[in-house]
Parts: sequence; C-alpha cells; structure tokens
Amino acid sequence: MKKTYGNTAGLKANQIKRLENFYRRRIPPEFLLTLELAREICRLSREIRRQIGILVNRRGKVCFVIVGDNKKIVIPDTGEYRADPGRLKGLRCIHTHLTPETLSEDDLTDLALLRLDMMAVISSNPEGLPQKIHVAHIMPKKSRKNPYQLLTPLNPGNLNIDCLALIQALEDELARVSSGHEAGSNTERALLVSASSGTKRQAKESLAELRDLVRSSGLEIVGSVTQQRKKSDSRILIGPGKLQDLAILALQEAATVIIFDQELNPSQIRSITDRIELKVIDRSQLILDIFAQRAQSREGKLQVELAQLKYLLPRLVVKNTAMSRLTGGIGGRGPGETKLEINRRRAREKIAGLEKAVFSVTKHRQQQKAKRYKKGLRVISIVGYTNAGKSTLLNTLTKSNVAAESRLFATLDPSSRRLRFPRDIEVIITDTVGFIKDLPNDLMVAFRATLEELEDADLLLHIIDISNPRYEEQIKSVEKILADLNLQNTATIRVLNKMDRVSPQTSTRLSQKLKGIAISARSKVTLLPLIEEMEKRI
Ligand SMILES: Nc1nc2c(ncn2[C@@H]2O[C@H](COP(=O)(O)OP(=O)(O)OP(=O)(O)O)[C@@H](O)[C@H]2O)c(=O)[nH]1
Ligand SMILES: [Mg+2]
Repeated sequence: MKKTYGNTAGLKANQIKRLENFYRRRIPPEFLLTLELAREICRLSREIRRQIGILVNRRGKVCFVIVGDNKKIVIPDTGEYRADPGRLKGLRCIHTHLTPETLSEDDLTDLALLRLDMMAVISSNPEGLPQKIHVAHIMPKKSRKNPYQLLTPLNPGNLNIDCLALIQALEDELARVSSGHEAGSNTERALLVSASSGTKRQAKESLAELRDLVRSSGLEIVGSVTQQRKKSDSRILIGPGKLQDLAILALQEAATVIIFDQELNPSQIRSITDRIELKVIDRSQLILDIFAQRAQSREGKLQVELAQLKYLLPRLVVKNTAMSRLTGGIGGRGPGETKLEINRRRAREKIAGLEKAVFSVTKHRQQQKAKRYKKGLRVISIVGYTNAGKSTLLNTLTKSNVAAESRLFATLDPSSRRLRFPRDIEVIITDTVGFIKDLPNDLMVAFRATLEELEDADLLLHIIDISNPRYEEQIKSVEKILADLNLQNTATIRVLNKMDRVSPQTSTRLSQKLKGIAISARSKVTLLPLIEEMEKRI
C-alpha cells in the first residue's frame, strides 16, 4: 500500500488506513471524482481537521494522497511525472477546504507552477457533507489578464463533466496555439527573464544583448518577461506573481528552458526550480554554453570544460532536481557535444585533471611564444567586444580568412597572422576572443592563459562597433576587462568600425569624441589611415 504524503503526525491508525485506502479507488474517465470518494474525503477531512488532497491521473487512478493542515496542503515532488514542454502534467488535484471558500490564490499558483490538468476544491458543511465543487484549469490562449478558466461550480451529485475529453481538448488547444513547435523537434524554446534592479533603459539594453546571445546559441526565443525590482528578492529574484505569469507563459509557448539575464546563485536556482518545473539557466551559463559549442582547439575545449565544471560544482545540490533537468541540450552541453558530468565527486576529480591538462598545454604554448620572441617580431593584438569586427579586420588586413560571422563569440581560439607594412616592417597580428559585459568569472579565469598573450602585445587595436547602440557601454566593458588584465597602460588605438553603417557626420563626430580612427573593416581602402597610425606607433 502506498504511503500518505504530508502531515500525518498524530493521526490514529484507522485514519491513516482510511487515507491509504484512497489509493484503491478508481474514478471513471469522464468523472472528475465519484460522489462516494468525495463524501469520504470530506468526512475524514472534517474529522482530522486538516485539508486532504488527492492527485489523480488521466486513467482515474489516485497517485498521491496528501494531508495538509487546516489551511493548506503541500503538493509533494511529482518530478517523475511527465513534464513535456507545452503539455500538462497528466495529474489533477482535488482537495478539501475546511471553510466554505472557492479556489485560493495558492491553489491557482500551484495549478500554474505544477501545470496540473485541473485544480478542484471541495468544501463541506459541518456534518461533513460535500458542498459545491470549484474547478479551474489553465487557459491555453494567451490572455495575460485571465490565464485561468473557472468552471461553473459543480454539484457533488453530478460529477460527470467529460473530464478526460475536456483535458485532452485543452492540451490539443495548447499544442495548436504554440504551433510552429513540432513535438520532438530538437530546437530548444527559450523564455527570457530579466529581473533588473538597474534603470529601465539598462534592463532593455541588457535584454537585447541576451536575445543576441540566445540566438547565437541557436535557440528559439518564444517570449520574454521583465520585472523592475527596487531590490532583487534574494530568494527567487522575481516576485511570486511574476513567477506565476512565467509558468503559464512557458506552458502556453511550450518553452523548454527559462533563461535569466541576471546571474543566479546556487540557492536561487534551487528555489526557482523547486517552484517551476522547467530547466532554468542564467546568462553566464548561456555564455559558457556558446563557448562550449564554439571551442575548436584542444586548449579552448579544455578551458571551457573547466569553466563549466567550476560553475556547476556549487550548483550541484543534494536534491538534484535543478541539475537533473540539465542533462541534455542547452546548459548541459560540454565542448564537442559530450554531456557534462554532473556528479559532484567526479566533477571534482575532473576539474583537477583538467587543470593539469590546461597547465601543460599552456606551457607548450609559452615555449612556442619564446621561439617567436627570438625572431624579434612585434605583436599587435586586436581586442574588442564580441561581434565588433575583429576577425573581419584581421582578414582584410592580411588577406586571410578567419571565420567572421554575425553571431556572438564567432572566434574563440586566437589566431595570428603576419602583416607586412608598406615600409617593409613585419609584425604579428593576432585576433582574440571577444569580450562581453559581466564575463562569467570562471570563464575569465579559464581564458586567462589565452588572454595573457595580450601582455606581449606591443600595441592593442580596440575595435568598437559604432553602429551598435550599446557601443558606449561596450567600450567601458572592454576597458574594464583590459584593466583587470593589467593592460591599461599598453599602447592602444581605438578603431571605430562599421562606419559604413552610420552617417559620415556621426562617424566624424565620434572619431573626435572617442579619439579614434573610423574604418569599415570590410573595405580595404578605409583602412589606410589606420595602417599609417599602426606603423607610426610600432
Ligand atoms: N557593415 C559592416 N559589417 C561589418 C564590418 N566589419 C564586420 N562586420 C560584420 O560584423 C559581423 C561580426 O564580425 P566578426 O569579424 O566576426 O566580429 P568579431 O569581433 O571577430 O566577433 P567575435 O569573434 O564573435 O568576437 C560579421 O557579420 C561581419 O561581416 C563593417 O565594417 N561593416
Ligand atoms: Mg572573431
């Protein structure tokens, strides 16, 4: 016999037995509940003065019996039940209230967060006889104001509501509304969340960047939710009402992952995934994931995997629901499509191994560098925000073809080329990984070795995409990272790229304001002033 969940302390043996007996009951598929079962639940609930709830699957089987206190029940972890994107849970909850009242706010929250088929409440009169039954389900259509449908209250004598057909119609409608989503398709559907404590404008710009990141990562964006917070709620970052909106939107849009623009600490991830049954990742994890997809060289792969494991380790909690949802797809992808190892002990061992490996690769590279140094070649390094046009500039300058793409973090592995100036000086010019604001610390540490190459640069070209509305913030982020790397005193030329995308006036004005040289990295002729300046400085 299955055990009863919840607060059974102090119940008599026969009461526990009666509770356990509910597991034996079968409800015909068209019925919400049988009258007999309704009566027994109400009688017992009165007797023990606690709420009683049952979770019933679509075949009419009682799968969970729960006892609460006089005000609420707590639904146990139903994790092993299906939670396919855009589908309901396959379980409905029917529970008692001791005072005659309809569905409470908490009931509706549970309905949404747990994606229950339905939520029903029975109240009883003092004799323990069931009164009207209130039932709600989620609305499949996007109506932000009224995401729930309340059925006309049911008489306990008439509980044939064609229950199974109703639930199936609901699910069909959900599937239809979120069409475009093919069942079984591999593209993840992301719902973005920004809970910013900055200004509205900052939040908007940051979310725009998150969109670019998500697209670069190959996910589909199905919606976004924003909340402006004075002080972020340390537990779940967003308010309970917003979390509820989020759960319903995720269901309506068949989202498979929720991505926060803000970094979530381990306990926040846990609190959120305790409440909402969906994979939840943050911006840092998204960036790590993009890096994992892009890493080509052995060194790059090792560094990314190290960063991922270090990031995940403190988030591998005892109760493993948050992470067990992370086993596939975004957030669970290691470089080269290997699944991330998500066992704590093995993660630690692996980190130690990776650190050794990174060390030896780095050493090898330093030896190579020493050789180059002997030849006495000067080094120019191209740095800048991701997607600013660094690789394009390298290509145009040296007629090579390093992959340049309109996605963030196209380049991960540094590449070096020789460049001969008109006056016959030869230098080495290197392209580097792009920078981004709030670069995850673990990544920064992991890429330190790569970035330390920049120490050897005799000259830095800081590429700025002046056609990007966020260029000012991007300059600040890049300069901050350069300062972190102790490079603030290295000779630097500011290169204002993509001048072809702004008016000539703007480009002239910005050249003066930012004290830089405007170019269009795609067109060789625009590079002459830059080449001259480089030659002068070298
Ligand atoms: N219109 C215009 N587009 C440019 C220019 N320079 C680069 N681009 C485009 O901007 C996009 C990004 O260029 P990349 O050279 O890959 O940028 P990156 O700085 O190397 O980016 P990451 O490697 O991702 O950090 C590509 O689609 C380029 O074609 C330019 O001068 N004008
Ligand atoms: Mg690049």
